[in-house]
Amino acid sequence: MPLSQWAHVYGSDQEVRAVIHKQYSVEQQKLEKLIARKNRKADFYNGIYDRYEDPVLTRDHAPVCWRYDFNEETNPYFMERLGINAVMNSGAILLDGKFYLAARVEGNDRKSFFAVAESDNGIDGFRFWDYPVVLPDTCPEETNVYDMRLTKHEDGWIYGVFCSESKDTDSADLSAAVAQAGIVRTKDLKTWERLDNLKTLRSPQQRNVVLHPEFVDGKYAFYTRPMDGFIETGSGGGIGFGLCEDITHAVIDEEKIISRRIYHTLTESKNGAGAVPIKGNKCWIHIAHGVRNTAAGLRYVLYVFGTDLHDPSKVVAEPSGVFLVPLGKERVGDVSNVVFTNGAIAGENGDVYIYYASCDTRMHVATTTVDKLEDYLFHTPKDPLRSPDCVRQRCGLIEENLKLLEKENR
Ligand code: M1P
Repeated sequence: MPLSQWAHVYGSDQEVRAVIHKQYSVEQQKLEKLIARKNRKADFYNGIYDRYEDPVLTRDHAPVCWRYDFNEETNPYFMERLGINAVMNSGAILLDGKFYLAARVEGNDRKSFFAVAESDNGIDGFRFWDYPVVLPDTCPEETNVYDMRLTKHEDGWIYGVFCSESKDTDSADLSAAVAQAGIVRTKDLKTWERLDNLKTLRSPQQRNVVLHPEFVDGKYAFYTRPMDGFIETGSGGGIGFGLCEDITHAVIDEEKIISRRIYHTLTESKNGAGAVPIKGNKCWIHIAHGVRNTAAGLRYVLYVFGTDLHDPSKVVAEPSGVFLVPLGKERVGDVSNVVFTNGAIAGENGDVYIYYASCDTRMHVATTTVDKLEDYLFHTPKDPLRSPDCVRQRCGLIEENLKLLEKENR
């Protein structure tokens, strides 16, 4: 199509090109400024982790070339053609000293895909690679993919385990869907091999499945989340654990529930494994999510539990209550009142970077250390499960504190 067809709008070919080049430069500069922005620690204290002022990854981090058609003939208004709605739930991995997030990017069309963003320090400077992850298209019925957990496994591969969603063709409900765990593997985050979806013989649906980084009894170990339906976990009692022999055709016969849903706690409605567990000095550190129902809808928060270093299916530490909740601006977004994690990085020096999304909209980081997480795990009291016992627990703390203050003031 000749550019001259736009003459009534712009006057001349040169003017069309000028508009496009100007707007491209504006958008590109905005992106560069965003990526260059330093992320400072927020004015928040709980002694457990630090939070940061800015998100680490947002829809505004999406490269300009993902969204606009740069051809002045087909896009004379320099209009966004394929917009990005949100950047959220990201797997995380440290490779050769660099921090990588395999983000869930949601297009304006509601379909999600994965894209790798890298940073030198894990706190700011995250930049998406030019192309998103192109997964082998092996499941014709698969409509959507999301929430990849990246596991650096001792077998030498990096595995990506994600939710593979298809329409439930047996249901008359238009929105009925089936969730399964898709599995891919890679060595470089660029070329991906698709393996069979995980089969759990006793659970019709699965989401929030995580591959453990080490063999357990010589087998691949998965944290699962048995579900009766796509949204409701129903009879699925919580976070499960199961073993499989062959990762290329992964089948789990038995799932043992290791982190149960409990009445009147943060896991009452459902829960799910989050980041790949971190190997601490005393236990495997799990950062998971718990969900309860409220008049304002489901509320998603993070909690932490520890499992035995030799038997990761055995819970050894269960501190009471929430670990991280949405605060301030984090509380509002596409799905408000949600924080969700599916990636954390532990450096060799014991520093830990917890990547979490707020409200299915943007990504944040919280930083801590393995030592602090283990102190939190083993020294935060357990949930007594009843108000009178919680009051007794708090009064015990107050009494000891006041005695200490009195002693100091003498
Ligand atoms: O909208 C909140 C989260 O809902 C789902 O989590 P769960 O399976 O525990 O309900 C997931 O779809 C997740 O992507 C989303 O962030």
